[in-house]
This record gives sequence, structure tokens and C-alpha cells, in this order.
Amino acid sequence: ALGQRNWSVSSGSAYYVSTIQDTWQAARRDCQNRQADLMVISNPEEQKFANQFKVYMWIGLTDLEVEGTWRWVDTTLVTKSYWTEQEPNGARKENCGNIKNFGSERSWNDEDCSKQLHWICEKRILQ
Ligand code: 2F8
Ligand code: CA
Repeated sequence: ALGQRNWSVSSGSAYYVSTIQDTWQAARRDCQNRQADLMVISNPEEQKFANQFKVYMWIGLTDLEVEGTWRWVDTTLVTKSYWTEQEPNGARKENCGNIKNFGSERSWNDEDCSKQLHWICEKRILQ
């Protein structure tokens, strides 16, 4: 089917990369509509995967609940992180995480959630 072509499968998860841009909240809703959620980066392979797209990408990273406490959409705390130097710098203005500095392993940025960006969904596959 058409949809399947947009998913790539790698080590226990399937990833969907959006063709359009939208806010972090709308991106999350889109992922949920696909029986998925925004991408949770749990290992260096996933970090590398997320860095391959040469445009900014929303991921499932937010401190909307408690300012300064960055969590993944699956509610886990961020353990190994890949913030760009000087990030996160947005305090209360920037509460959603994206891949911005994709030329560097340390690619994460905190961004205004209402910005319209591409996004990556992740669906965990039972095995
Ligand atoms: O230099 C990093 C910095 O770039 C922008 O601010 C100038 C980003 N914000 C917007 O684009 C709105 C920041 O999130 C980022 O930290
Ligand atoms: Ca920032």
C-alpha cells in the first residue's frame, strides 16, 4: 500500500517521516492517528537515524509538563541526551524538541512548539 512505503523498519521499530510540516502537537496527533507516537530516541542508532534528514524534524521530546524537565512522549526521562552545545536555551518559550543541528551528533534543539516542522513517528513492533 501507499502508506507502507513511508515507513522504514529498523531494530524493533518502524519509523514514519512526514512529508508536510506542522506544529509539535499536530505532529504528535498525526503519529497517534497512525497507531504510533513521535520518535523516542533510546540509543545511538536511533540518534543517527534521526540525523539523516537534512531538514528540521520534531521528535517526541518535551518539557511542557515541568519546565526544564525533559521527557519523552512515552513519559520516560531523558537519560542519554544529544543536545547541541548551548541547548536547550529557550526556557519557557521553547518546550518541544527537534533535530536541528543534523550535521553533528549533538543535534537536538528546544523550539517553540507552534513552529511548523517535519516530524518522525515511531511505532514499536512486538517481537
Ligand atoms: O541558535 C540556536 C537557536 O536558533 C533559533 O533562535 C535564534 C531557535 N529559535 C527559533 O528559530 C524560533 C532556537 O531554538 C535555537 O536555540
Ligand atoms: Ca533552542
